[in-house]
Amino acid sequence: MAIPAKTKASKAPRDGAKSTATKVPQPAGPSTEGETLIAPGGETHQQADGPDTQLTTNQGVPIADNQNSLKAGARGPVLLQDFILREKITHFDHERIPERVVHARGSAVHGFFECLDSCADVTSADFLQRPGERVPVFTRFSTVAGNKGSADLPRDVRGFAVKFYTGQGNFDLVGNNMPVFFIQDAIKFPDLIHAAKQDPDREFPQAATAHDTFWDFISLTPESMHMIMWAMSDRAIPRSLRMMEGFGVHTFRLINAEGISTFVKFHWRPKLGSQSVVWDEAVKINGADPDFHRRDLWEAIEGGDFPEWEFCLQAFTQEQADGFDFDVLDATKLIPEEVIPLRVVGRMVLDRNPDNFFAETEQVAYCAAHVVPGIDFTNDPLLQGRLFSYQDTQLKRLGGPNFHQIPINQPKCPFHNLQRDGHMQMGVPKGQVNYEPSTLGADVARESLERGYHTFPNPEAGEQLRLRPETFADHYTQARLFFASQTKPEQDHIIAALVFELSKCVTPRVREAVLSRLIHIDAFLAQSVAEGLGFTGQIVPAPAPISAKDMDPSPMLSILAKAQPTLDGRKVGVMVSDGCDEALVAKLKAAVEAAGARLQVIAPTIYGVTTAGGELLPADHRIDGGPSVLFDAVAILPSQDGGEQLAMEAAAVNFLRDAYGHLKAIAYLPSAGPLFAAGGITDVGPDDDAGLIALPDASLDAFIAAASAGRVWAREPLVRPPPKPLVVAA
Ligand code: HDE
Repeated sequence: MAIPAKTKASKAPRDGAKSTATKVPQPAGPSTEGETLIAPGGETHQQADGPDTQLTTNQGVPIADNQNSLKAGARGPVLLQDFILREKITHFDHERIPERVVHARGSAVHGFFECLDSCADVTSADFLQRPGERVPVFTRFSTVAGNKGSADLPRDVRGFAVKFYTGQGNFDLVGNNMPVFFIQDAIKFPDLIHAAKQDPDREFPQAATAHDTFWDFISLTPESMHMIMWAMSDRAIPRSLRMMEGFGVHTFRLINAEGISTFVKFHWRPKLGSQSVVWDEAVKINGADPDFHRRDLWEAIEGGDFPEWEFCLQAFTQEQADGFDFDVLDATKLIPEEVIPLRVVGRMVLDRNPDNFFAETEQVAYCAAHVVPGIDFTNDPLLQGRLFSYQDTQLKRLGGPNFHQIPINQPKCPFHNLQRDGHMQMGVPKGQVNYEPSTLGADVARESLERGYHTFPNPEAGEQLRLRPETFADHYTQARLFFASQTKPEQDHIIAALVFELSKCVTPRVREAVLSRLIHIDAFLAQSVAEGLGFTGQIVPAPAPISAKDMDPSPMLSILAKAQPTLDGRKVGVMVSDGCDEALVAKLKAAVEAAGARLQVIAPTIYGVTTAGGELLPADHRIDGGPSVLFDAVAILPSQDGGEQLAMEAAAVNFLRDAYGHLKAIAYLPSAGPLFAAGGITDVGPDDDAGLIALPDASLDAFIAAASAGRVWAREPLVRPPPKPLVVAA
């Protein structure tokens, strides 16, 4: 089909300039394979090969020229009548919707949930009845405070939101990667978020809680102390979205077919284990690859390495709840796994990246109120506020009440009701009857007492009060439990994080007010933070109606205490030079891949290096584009001359220094010696550091074992010693 597209200049240009219209060749027809088009300025270029699909307007009108707007003369003004230009630009002008007020930065993936254990004893929810049965899911991970374009690795809580498309409608489990929250009542949420996000006058800092307003609010909100322990721990800087736990946070209810209610907390446990980066690494990753987490997730799924989580219930009765010395309606409390163990009832596998980020990830509308029969809410005042907030936010973001019709939000089971009209109605509802009950429409949707959603008939009575229950008043016991349950390196990191954050506060009163809260959690913690700040005054405890009680430590709250050695799903980087040993690199690749990880090559140029055998070894990164912060373990295998050359290159020296400073396993040949010397890593060797693997004497197996063991924590006091006051001569 050829569309004539001649646009002749019928008149001379009004500004008197010489018309060039007749000299500029016009495209002869639709854009087809291999066709020559006219680029701006009259140059020609070849259209890329592609299917013979006609470009049209949104009304389906074929477009002849997508390169030039309609003008009165080649150098004349653009005409308002150019409906093609106007439609295109109008659409462009409206291409953004308001970003989420929290959790704006995120990545989402399709997958499935599979029931592994029938939960008929505790819930009638259809998707939890038959082992082996699967339902689709769409899962979005996010940071909380940063804007949509912010980096992936600020210190922050991560959102973990799962939309289950079940046969009884959509169930949205809109959780986080930490099991508790900062506040107890939804009425404080806008204050918390205002304090955490950028200051309203200067609009910075971006994606950072390390500023006065956040810590001012926290110092005045003692209920946040437990969550602060989590947020200052390494949980807030995960290695990968694939290596995070997830939690529903609130206590929910499960209701079985007999109408019996059981309380439940929902948990996700990653198959790859939990892992975090260290803070200095996080800071550098944000510069080296601000998309570190979303790239990692995308690439793993594209490579067929599908992340998987166990879905677990922590179910308990009213009697058990009554026996706890905290209130299960208080979202700042958790139930230790040692007290109520987890029951694994399903698994989630994420196996397909979205086709279009905007249509799916940006428009997905999670809602804490989306539950299915068999799952119900409790009176947790934080949850109750969320039941209102999410629907409201979607009306603003997605523009009206029909957002459930956007493909990513549509249930995958049939849905019918009598709601009609509204902004962007996508369907064409038929018939005269849009009300119920009716006698006129034979096939009008009807309610079903048997299959419909029943709210648990919890007897409610009480005076109308703006009051926090006394059972919510213990703010420090579980904060102490969390700190006491961490390993030494993890405790050190909490202290370092607090020192870092409070050092960014410019108002001394704010720092001291936080110390006055920390002292209630743990005296060593508070003293260590004070020392790190250089605060030599007296820490004055803030008034606290209830003091912290000691609980048995819960090792399940620590990442390191329960870590299993593995390299599965991780990344190893090998730095090479011209003249390197290709056989050794090939063996390393095989060993790394056998352990379930990926090997990437870092070289002085992106086209790679010529090996000793004269082969081309292509690179994945140039040295300055592939710093060691992007890898879990590294190998440095240059040729003899290459090692000397690399030692002159700051990026190569930093590669090694950072790998060492970030406590990674490092395999190296003697040719890497000049790099160690240039990096000042001279007084240590394999005898005193289990992470230093000297090839060829040591084996590649030893390197894989060291890399699988994770970080070399014994190295940390050497590279990050706690500050010690120096004795100054009088
Ligand atoms: Fe949210 N939260 N939240 N939140 N939340 C939103 O909804 C809100 C809370 C969580 O990937 C918003 O669609 C209130 C706890 C996640 O799209 C908004 C309160 C937990 C996501 C909102 C809370 C969460 C959100 C912003 C206190 C963990 C991202 C955009 C009562 C259990 C979902 C949107 C996604 C998003 C409100 C507290 C998790 C404004 C009022 C607690 C994972 O509606």
